[in-house]
Amino acid sequence: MSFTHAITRRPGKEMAAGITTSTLGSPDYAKALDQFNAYVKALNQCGLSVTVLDPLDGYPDAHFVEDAAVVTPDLAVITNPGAASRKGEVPSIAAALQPFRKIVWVKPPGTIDGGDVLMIGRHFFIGLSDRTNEQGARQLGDAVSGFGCTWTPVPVAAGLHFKSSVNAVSTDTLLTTQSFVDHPSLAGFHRIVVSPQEEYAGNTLLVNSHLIMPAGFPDTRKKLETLGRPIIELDTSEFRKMDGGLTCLSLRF
Ligand code: CIR
Repeated sequence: MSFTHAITRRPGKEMAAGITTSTLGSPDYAKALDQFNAYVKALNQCGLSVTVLDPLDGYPDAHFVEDAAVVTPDLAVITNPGAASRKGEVPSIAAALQPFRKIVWVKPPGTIDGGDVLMIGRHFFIGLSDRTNEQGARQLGDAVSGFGCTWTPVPVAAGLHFKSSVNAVSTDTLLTTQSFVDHPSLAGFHRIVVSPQEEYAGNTLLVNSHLIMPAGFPDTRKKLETLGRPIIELDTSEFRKMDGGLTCLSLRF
């Protein structure tokens, strides 16, 4: 899918109050803003026009906009995020997507986070995780099936979301951590496997012809270079402290 737009949200001062399992310490707000600005610039460099929403008061994880919606060429599915503290993020994302797509809502008891959803061609992998349940996955699957897409549920036993571990790096190649490499659903795709000490780099973002990867993962970089795509490395240290990475900072469509 070729992208022309992205929606992002500037992190708010309260970002350190978001959910995290990381032991890397509290994020430095000024540094996070610099990293966010570099991210927006990288999306521009990939040819996208980027909407930057203002921070959402009371929602310290709201800059991880990817979790609030799944945008396909045909529609925008507004999620019901799995974490209670994030459910109120969705109305403002729906409003931002309204001009671009027909809006569909995931309803409780279904829950789903966009970080669990990987679209590759016309196929969706939907991770079943602590945030995404079977009802949520089915609601999304039904919505996209109506437009001729297919989907597969994939249990997520490691990492926060499916895309914490598996991402598309070309139309037929997945970048994956070792825990997913032998998963039968992924057979049929070429796979590049990140080494155990570089697992965080599994969250690499394909935007049109470019790959945007987190800085500081030389082994993964070398593997990705074999694809012949331009690579942009970005420092994501402050978002990593809050269990976030490159894919979660934008909705691309
Ligand atoms: C959370 O736990 O919801 C946030 N602190 C991190 C969300 C990261 N989202 C993503 O990878 N799609």
